[in-house]
Amino acid sequence: MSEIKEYNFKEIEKKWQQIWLESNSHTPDFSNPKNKHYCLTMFSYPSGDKLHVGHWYNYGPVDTYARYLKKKGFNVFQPQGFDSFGLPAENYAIKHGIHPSESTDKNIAKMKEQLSSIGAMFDWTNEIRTSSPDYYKWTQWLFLKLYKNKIAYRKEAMVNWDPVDQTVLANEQVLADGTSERSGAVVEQKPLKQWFFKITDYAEELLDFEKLDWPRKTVLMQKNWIGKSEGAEILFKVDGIDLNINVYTTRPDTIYGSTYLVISPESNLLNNIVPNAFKDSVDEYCEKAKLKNELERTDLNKDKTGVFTGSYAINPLTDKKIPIWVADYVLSSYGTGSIMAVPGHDPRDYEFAVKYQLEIVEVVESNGDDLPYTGDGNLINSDILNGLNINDGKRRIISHIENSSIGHGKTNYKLKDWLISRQRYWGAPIPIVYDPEGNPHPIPEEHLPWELPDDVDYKPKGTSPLGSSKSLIKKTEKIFGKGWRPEIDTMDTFVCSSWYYLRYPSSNHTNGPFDEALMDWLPVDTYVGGAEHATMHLLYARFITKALRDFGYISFDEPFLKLFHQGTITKDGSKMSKSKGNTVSPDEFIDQYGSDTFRAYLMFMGPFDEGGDWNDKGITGIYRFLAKVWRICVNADESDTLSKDDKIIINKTIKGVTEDLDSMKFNTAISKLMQYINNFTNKDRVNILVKETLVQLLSPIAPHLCEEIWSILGYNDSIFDRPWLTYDDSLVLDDIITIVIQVNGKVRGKIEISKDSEKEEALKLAKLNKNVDEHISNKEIIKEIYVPGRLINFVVK
Ligand code: ANZ
Repeated sequence: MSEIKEYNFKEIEKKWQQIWLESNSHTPDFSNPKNKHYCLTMFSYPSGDKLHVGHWYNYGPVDTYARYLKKKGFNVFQPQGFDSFGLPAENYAIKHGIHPSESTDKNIAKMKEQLSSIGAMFDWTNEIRTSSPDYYKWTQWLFLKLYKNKIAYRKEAMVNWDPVDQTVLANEQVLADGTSERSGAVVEQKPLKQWFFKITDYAEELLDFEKLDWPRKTVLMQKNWIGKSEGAEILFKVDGIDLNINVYTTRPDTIYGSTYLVISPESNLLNNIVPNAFKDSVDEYCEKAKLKNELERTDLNKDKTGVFTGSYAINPLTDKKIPIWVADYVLSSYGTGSIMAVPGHDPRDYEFAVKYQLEIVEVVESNGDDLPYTGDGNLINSDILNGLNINDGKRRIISHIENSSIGHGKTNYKLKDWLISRQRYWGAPIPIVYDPEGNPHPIPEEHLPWELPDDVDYKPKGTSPLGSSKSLIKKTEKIFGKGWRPEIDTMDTFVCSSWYYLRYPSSNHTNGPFDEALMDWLPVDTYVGGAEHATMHLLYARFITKALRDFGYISFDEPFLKLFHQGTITKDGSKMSKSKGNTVSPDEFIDQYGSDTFRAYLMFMGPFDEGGDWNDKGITGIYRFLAKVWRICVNADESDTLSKDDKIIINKTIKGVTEDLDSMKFNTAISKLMQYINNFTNKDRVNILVKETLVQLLSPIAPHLCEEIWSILGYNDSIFDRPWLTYDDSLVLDDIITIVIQVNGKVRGKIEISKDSEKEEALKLAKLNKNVDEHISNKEIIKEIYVPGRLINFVVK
């Protein structure tokens, strides 16, 4: 035996990180996009909390996938960057009394150091920081293009105001209970002039996921968020006044059951239809409604309230006079802001009608079910619709109202325009200035980046901090003229991340947001990140991509072709979080066991999309596994012989690990390698093919270790420049055999099991066969006969 070498992971990991960095081996050959694979993980906030296990769980396994793809012959691009604008960085800066730019730089430096310990193939030459003027110059460029194409617009709107963070929130940032996702404060409603992006123009196209390989759940969440509904708009005449009320309904088939109308408290119709005697009560009601947010208003469990307006409308189908009410369960922001109430079949209307004693007419046959009946059925009490199924009724009534010019079929979407202005400091300034009359004008591109000024009191005061910058006003007046004022809101940080993937391949390009010559590197082939981004970031990026395509800048429709969400790592069953005090710092484990062990352990804990529960004991098992790999490959002497069985093991393992890595099943790939190694652990002499197969297959999972073994085995090149192994088909044929099952000698079924299955396993499977079960259940089994590889016979009485 030769001299025993120890597995000194510290030395090995340092050495290879250095070599990879110096040889620039992680920057792909950009001149050759033919076989490109753009593999992206969601970038992170440099919030000062340091890199935690969650980051590692995103970046480590994805790097394994990227390294695997590289060995498969892809020209892999795996960039990294920092989503460095936004509230986390700003709040951190406020808390620690340092300017956001300073604290951000410091946090980024620390995070980069930690990221480098992963030993990932990150191409740092294309790093992005969204708070750097070289980057946000192009975020502002994007804004100007959206403005020019009328996708960015300004309007006064009731907005979600977070009184703790002192800023406006997008709807997506308000939780179902009406609190802020970030600060936890109860969100208030406030009227403000704000900038919006017209994502609603793309609602229909955003429902098309045809080209995407995305998790079903995420597709469903986006579809629900967009919330397409098909129905009709119908005009109801107001009795005695020359005015129509336009309602939106998804159930025009129930119009004969519409016994009253409801309009929202914000509706302008109220100015015209409320007789004097009712004005006070209506005004008082509308004032109160202002205090509630949309979620409270639409909550099914909350008591419904409303008041009678004093006016009536005419149901155009029944010709009956029906009362018009105002109630806050009807929102001004959806449909037409007015509804035809059908208390027999709509739960909200039913509750309201019972409370205020309004007429209830049943128009769908419920076969004895309680009201309100919301199910399928045939229409009754509905004149021309009688006897029709509700779907046929819908079609029939839409053509009827269209023919008589009292309405038309109409599709609506729940999706609202994206509110992008924030009253905060640490964001990309909106490139707009106002003339002395207060009209907005886009800042010409030559003045970009429109830099974030430094002379700002950035602590939150309820108005935008940029308003306190003298230098910004001076600059604005100097360029545009006296009395001109800058926009003082900044952009939502989701604007920065809506297009960042486009910038990575050309992050150093100065003549545009992306280099024409590098367009073939887009879009992203594999994107991995948390499922919590299902509706905001992932929807915004799709929208911006489609908008830029329509403006002629790019020629593809979707940003991320394949999407994967990593699971979460828990500790003792609950999600790791700083507030629970159950976070695990990667650093101490890397120090104790090494980066390869830590990465492999994270991957071994469970399926990548499910995550797993952290425990310290598990990590020693993985460490022992890697130490065994070292021992066999480095310290076992070479053997000349390679048995047929060895060859089968080698080929089957190549096949299994290839299939697992193809679908990011890292945990099962590792188990297969553990099984593989068990065949050779006790041998003093091991064939070189056994060793080389092992390091080749393990290299994406434990890159430093395998690169070192590869060089010890005598190779001068990088193991990652060696192609992925292929297998011999004839050696991987499965040993699945078919066994016949008899009951009292009669064939009752068949099962397929592995050739080596034990008797117990075979019997268990046989009993699960449905037909067999029918013949043995409720009977006493007196004998179980197993002829290995051939048959099972149950003797029953
Ligand atoms: C009559 C009716 C009968 C309705 C029935 C439902 C059931 P989705 O599917 O969410 O689009 N609606 C319309 N505009 C509204 C608004 N601004 N605020 C609150 N509710 C509004 O729901 C559309 C249905 O929600 C519409 O169809 C309308 O009630 C109500 F058996 O009209 B329906």
